[in-house]
Amino acid sequence: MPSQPTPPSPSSEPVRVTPAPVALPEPWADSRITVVVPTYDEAENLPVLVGQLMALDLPRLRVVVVDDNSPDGTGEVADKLAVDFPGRVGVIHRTRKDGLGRAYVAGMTRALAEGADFVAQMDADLSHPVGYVPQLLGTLRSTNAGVVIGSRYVPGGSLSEQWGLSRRLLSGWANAYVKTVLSMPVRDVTAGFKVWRAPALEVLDLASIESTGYAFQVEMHYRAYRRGQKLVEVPIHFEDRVVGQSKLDGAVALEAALRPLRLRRAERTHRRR
Ligand SMILES: Nc1nc2c(ncn2[C@@H]2O[C@H](COP(=O)(O)OP(=O)(O)OP(=O)(O)O)[C@@H](O)[C@H]2O)c(=O)[nH]1
Ligand SMILES: [Mg+2]
Repeated sequence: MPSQPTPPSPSSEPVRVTPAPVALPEPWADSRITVVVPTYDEAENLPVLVGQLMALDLPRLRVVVVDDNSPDGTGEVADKLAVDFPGRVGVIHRTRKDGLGRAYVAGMTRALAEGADFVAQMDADLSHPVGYVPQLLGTLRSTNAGVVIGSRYVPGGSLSEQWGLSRRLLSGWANAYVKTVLSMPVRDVTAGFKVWRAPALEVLDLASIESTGYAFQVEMHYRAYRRGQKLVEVPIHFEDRVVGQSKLDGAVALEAALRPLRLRRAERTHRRR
């Protein structure tokens, strides 16, 4: 097993958060927001992410890590972070790799049960810059949106320069495909960096979500849209993962391709009834 990185202690040097976070007015900064982070082999990235989240000027922000028994020891790293940041970091340990979608359902269900008013979702690999969190939350609080999406594909949004042409084409194609099949007014339909209002999340009936992998993001957007919720997009710069490997495999890609067709069929059947 590779050696495990030690999470930074809460008293170590000041943590740099990028982009520089906007300051929210007092009642909003005091929001009960829980960030759900699914992890599989993110032992090096997780302490950096959690350290940055804890450094935000959001004193009631909590983190729920959902780890699938990562071989690199991410679960133990998460437990250590829970000790370092008492009452602010929780960990759900699952016994095996069971997909990002199911991990999110478990984490979001816990966040709602623990009384969060806002639930954020972020990848652990530092692709989603922490500095945008206050801005996404502030946008949610100042609009009647059910969810605010950190978007790569609205004006002002951008992709890491590290992303090669094939990656850009795949992402652009996947977005165009999903939009054509599901006719959703969302520019970044596969986005994974979001903040939900708790009541908006509750009515989506998380327990019945079927997607296990990346199609989860699309299914969540589609459900919210079909239930008449407002989806607002805020531009972000999407970073490439710093260390570790992507978990995108054939099964996940196949589900991502087929799920939109199933969602559309289910919706049409439902309407005919
Ligand atoms: N708990 C859990 N987390 C997962 C699983 N699959 C992926 N993740 C996590 O979900 C997040 C997104 O996965 P990534 O591998 O970064 O997917 P990606 O962003 O499409 O791929 P890269 O750009 O290459 O990083 C990361 O935090 C992963 O650790 C899973 O089966 N279980
Ligand atoms: Mg990633």
